[in-house]
Amino acid sequence: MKKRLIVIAACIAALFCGCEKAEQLNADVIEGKPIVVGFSQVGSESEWRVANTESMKEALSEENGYELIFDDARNKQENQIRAIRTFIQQDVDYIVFSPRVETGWNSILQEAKEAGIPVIVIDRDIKTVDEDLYTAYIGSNFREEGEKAVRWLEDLLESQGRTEEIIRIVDIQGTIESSAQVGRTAALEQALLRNPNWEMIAQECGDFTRAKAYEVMGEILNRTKDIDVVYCENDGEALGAIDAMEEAGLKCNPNDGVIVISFDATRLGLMYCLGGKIALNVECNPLQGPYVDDLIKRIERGETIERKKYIDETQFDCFTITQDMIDQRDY
Ligand code: GZL
Repeated sequence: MKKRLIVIAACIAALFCGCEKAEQLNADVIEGKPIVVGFSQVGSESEWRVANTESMKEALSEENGYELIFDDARNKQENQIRAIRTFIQQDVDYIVFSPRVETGWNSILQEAKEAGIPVIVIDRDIKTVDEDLYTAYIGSNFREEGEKAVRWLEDLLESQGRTEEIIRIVDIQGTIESSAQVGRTAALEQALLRNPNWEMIAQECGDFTRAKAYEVMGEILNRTKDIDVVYCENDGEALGAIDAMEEAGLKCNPNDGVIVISFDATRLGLMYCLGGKIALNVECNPLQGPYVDDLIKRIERGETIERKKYIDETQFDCFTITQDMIDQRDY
């Protein structure tokens, strides 16, 4: 932004002095040079992530006035830091990234700030020493997502007359210290404090992947099959946990089997919900591209912007979901 304003200012100044640079600068500005955006994506660990990447690439397209430089960090923070440093060296106009975890960004964001490059954080949030190290955050309120899930679970168990019996709960956590995992886990742990009959019998990291969740759920099942609820912190984990439970002979459904809770509400996850294998699926909206496009265009026009934008999200349960609802989904 700063650099683009400088270009426009220099162009006006140069026009007055009639130097050759004016024609070039003027040409750049008039022809509308693309807005160059460096985007560091966490990886491709889940259907959700694939939808998020597609949304960003579609919104930050050449037709929309962008030149997008995309980097897939393969689920490693050090790769994201390296990519952001490269974007700075390339002197991009904006840096956008989905942070794998909440912390460890102060130094690289200070480098971006000193280079005068605005940084937009999407999807997962970050913790920094100074909020000025990034321009805006667009994503989800993960604690609220978790609260939706545990409130629904409390209502279900009350409707089943199960407010006194011990409820044995497994938590398959997302990538540890990612804001999505922190918020979703915190809501469950808070609910355990207000429901003395709820018991956390296992809490393992599934790293938001089907494969890892299958592995850790299998290890838990080797210890016990006496499980009432499996709280999976994304759809990939829910599918992996369900695979492991069905192989161990357990039924997954809220009426007479294990109650499976999930997050993301991808089309695949909602198909499991329609079939009753996932009892509740809390939406986590990956379609953040249009929000980022709108934000950048506002900044380019010098308009005021919101520092934090939580995207509206809903939830689906196996008792009310329909195929038509799934057919209407965008991801
Ligand atoms: C949440 C996002 C999480 C999804 C997972 O915004 O960061 O990461 O819930 C994804 O599916 O892997």
